[in-house]
Amino acid sequence: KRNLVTGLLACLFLLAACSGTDPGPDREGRSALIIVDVQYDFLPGGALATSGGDEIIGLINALQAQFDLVVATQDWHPPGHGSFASAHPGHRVGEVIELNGLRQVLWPDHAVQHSRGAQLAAALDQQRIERVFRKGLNPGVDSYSGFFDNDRRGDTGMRDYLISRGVTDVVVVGLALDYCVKYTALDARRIGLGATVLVDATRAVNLNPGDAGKTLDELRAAGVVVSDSAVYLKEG
Ligand code: VGL
Ligand code: ZN
Repeated sequence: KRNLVTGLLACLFLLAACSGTDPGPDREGRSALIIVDVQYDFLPGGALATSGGDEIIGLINALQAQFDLVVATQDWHPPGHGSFASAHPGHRVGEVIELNGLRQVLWPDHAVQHSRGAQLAAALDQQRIERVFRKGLNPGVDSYSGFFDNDRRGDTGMRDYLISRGVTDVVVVGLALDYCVKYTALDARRIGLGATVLVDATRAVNLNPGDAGKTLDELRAAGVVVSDSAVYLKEG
């Protein structure tokens, strides 16, 4: 009988001790910063430049210190990728075609594997980036989102990685707001993560005037928080 009581007490003690160290369900959640496609080809002078894309790099560097997990994406196309207008004789940049059953905007050749344009910009602080997820490797389908190809079949592994690291929320910055930032944030919501886009730490391609504004509406409609980097830079 005595042993039973001692045993029970020991169990209770262990339980108490464990609950003291176990963080348990983290109500606050854990946020990761996703830096999208800060590559030379999306900066002024690049093949698919965003206006002012270089202006956001300092802000992104400052933001990194506010997150304990930072990851990045990198557009990484094989030569002759199906999203390149040059792969479709008779078609021009900006035209929309059907590529293997999906609506596809045709782009200039960009982010070609191992080219300088595909490199992450040297001005981007890369020390705290724990992993870089490459996308757009399949020549037959584009990949705007850092999670999945546009046909939602290819998976970069970013979802499993973030979930295995206990991430519940992502904050998305980088290039370009109206394509890869947008679809990365939308996919984050689809897989059940909280998602915020810090608009001042992005720039848009704006293929058609008004694309950036339309993007913000679509993001909000999907439950993405559209915010500003100042909210994160105020200590914390
Ligand atoms: C992107 C168009 C084509 C982007 C990449 O990074 O937003 N846009 N490839
Ligand atoms: Zn691309």
